[in-house]
Amino acid sequence: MYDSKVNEKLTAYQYLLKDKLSGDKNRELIALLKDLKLAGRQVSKELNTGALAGSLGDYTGSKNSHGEKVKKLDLIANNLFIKSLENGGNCAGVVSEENEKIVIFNNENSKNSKYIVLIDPLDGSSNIDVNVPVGTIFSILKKPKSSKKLTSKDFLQEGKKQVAAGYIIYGSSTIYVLTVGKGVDAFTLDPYVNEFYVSQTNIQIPENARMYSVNQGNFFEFPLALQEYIRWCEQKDVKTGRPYSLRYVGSMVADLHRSLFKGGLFIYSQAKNAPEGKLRLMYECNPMAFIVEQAGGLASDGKKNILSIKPKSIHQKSPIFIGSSTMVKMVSKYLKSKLFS
Ligand code: AHM
Ligand code: MG
Repeated sequence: MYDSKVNEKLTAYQYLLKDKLSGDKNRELIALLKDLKLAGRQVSKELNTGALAGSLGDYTGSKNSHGEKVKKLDLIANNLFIKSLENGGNCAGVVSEENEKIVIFNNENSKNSKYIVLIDPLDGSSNIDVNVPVGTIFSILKKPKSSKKLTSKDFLQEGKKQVAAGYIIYGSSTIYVLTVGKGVDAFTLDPYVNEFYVSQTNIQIPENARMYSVNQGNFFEFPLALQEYIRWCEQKDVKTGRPYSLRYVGSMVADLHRSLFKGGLFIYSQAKNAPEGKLRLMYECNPMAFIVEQAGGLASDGKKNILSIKPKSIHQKSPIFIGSSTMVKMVSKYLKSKLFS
């Protein structure tokens, strides 16, 4: 006897094909998402065997596009994603945090592809060697039709043009969170069969919450308005449930994954010592903003919506205030207030 409800467990691929990306026109996008998933599985394995495989520690060869130290695992992840994307032939080129210039693929399939990818292959560098969750963040855009030979200008599109965005969190389990502009879904890696299965569908971020996430060590570097907002979070107020709880992992994927499910506000602000903040617009802020908005939350740079920023360069930075809508609105109110300018 066959009962379709028994052991019903869809893989990411089956779910997308059935519910989110049905039809022939989506085949290339599904294949591209599969290329990313494939590399994500390999990165997950590298992280799980870290010290045993000799892959922890700094890579002594070079610095990344921001002049920052590179971890061995940063480089391993970058190579795995770029190779997988090249071999898959489902995207024309890549912007990666680890490469100063764009990477253009020259094989026939890639050249004819509709898509381009922007990626932070392994985010959370300071947590890589110490078994704290890190993650991959990616954004998928359409290659402009006018583009004959891919250039960095082709990548300079506003976040609202994203076709898909996702992150893979390598934590106590490996979870692939994805939006293709039709809500947000999560797929958990079953390590025994090495496959991602649907675990949460149509995720909604709570509208309000009592958790904020910020590197409070930078407090006195922050704009006065943000200092005031943080003080407001710390004050006791029964009606609004304050004081709020401070939660800061220092991996954007981990802090935002928690916020997505439990609600909260994640802050990476401009500061006296970092006028544009630290996080990169194109492959950190934009994809996270797309995911959070698709889950019902908001993302702002303090003045405007992250997804409407017109990028000027592929590695540009942006301040970000992202999470539960009520909390983003409140911090924005402080930031826009003339009282603290
Ligand atoms: P990275 O791309 O070099 O890993 O930096 C990004 C990470 C984010 O995941 C995290 O939110 C932030 O850096 C933490 O920075 P800080 O240590 O300044 O708080
Ligand atoms: Mg990063």
